[in-house]
Amino acid sequence: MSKSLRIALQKKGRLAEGSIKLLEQSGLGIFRNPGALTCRARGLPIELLFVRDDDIPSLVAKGVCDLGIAGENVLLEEALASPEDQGLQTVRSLGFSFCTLKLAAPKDSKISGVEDLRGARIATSYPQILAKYLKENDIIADCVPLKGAVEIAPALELADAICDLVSSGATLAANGLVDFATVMKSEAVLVRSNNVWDDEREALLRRLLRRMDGVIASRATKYIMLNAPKSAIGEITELLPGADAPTIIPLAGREDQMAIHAVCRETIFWDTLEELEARGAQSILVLPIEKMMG
Ligand code: PRT
Ligand code: ZN
Repeated sequence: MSKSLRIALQKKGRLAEGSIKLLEQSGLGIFRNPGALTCRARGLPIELLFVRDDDIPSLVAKGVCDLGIAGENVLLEEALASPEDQGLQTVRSLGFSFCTLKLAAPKDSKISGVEDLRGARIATSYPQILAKYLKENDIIADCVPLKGAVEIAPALELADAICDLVSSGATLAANGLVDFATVMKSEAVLVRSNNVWDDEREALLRRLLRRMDGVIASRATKYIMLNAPKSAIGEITELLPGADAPTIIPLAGREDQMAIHAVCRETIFWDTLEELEARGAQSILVLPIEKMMG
């Protein structure tokens, strides 16, 4: 029987969609029966296990799963809380579920900086990370552990400040809170156990990683096509962000114009398109790239 890899994924929540999408774009067919906790993917010998994100670090550390996708915040909290579960290696940063663990306090509060936290009560779902941060900053404060609804703690007079994840900042604003320090930045990462794997599993991981790298690289990369006056080709190609040597092709029936095609490895902003247009570029098309290799 050929060896397969078992990957722990979040069952439902902010990581779930991004994790499945990345694996599907990497060529796995995922047909999940509603309610099923496991699923055998088609395309590569990979089995998926759907769990709560908090359980992913220990499932991988204990070798129940070979790989897992979790937020760096959860991995660090778990590593600090259960040193016996350490020994996870981050194999890739996956470029989704970005967020920042921040300290925040009510707008009208006396707390507006880390120094003001001495003796304060701070509500958080990340007590270990918070304790480490406070220690590094020589602050003695009281941690109020809460599993959820952390932002409401100051209004309920349960805490003077909070330490919570922020992405858009809308939740902080809706609760009259202002952030004043960053504890850590986080994104989804792929982790593996430190256990020794057989050659077959290692080869399967390399194959999966190569595909994932192609998907991740293609997300920021775009294919740009435009027509440009011959006289402005130099200026226009210099404006293309992160472009390799562009392809320059004559246009049928247009002596004065050339078509430029290029792969841009950086984000193409509207400002760049406006600058291109100002230099005479026409019929500008920016196309997504689905997969890249080599
Ligand atoms: O059920 P399970 O335990 O699996 O899920 P969960 O409820 O513990 O986690 P979930 O699905 O909410 O988040 C999973 C992971 O997504 C987190 O561990 C982070 O790594 C990442 N992530 C990214 C976020 C956010 N963005 C985020 N905005 N996790 C939580 N939030 C919450 C935050 O706690 C706050 O309540 O969203 C609110 C703030 O959002 P904004 O946009 O208003 O700033
Ligand atoms: Zn969770």
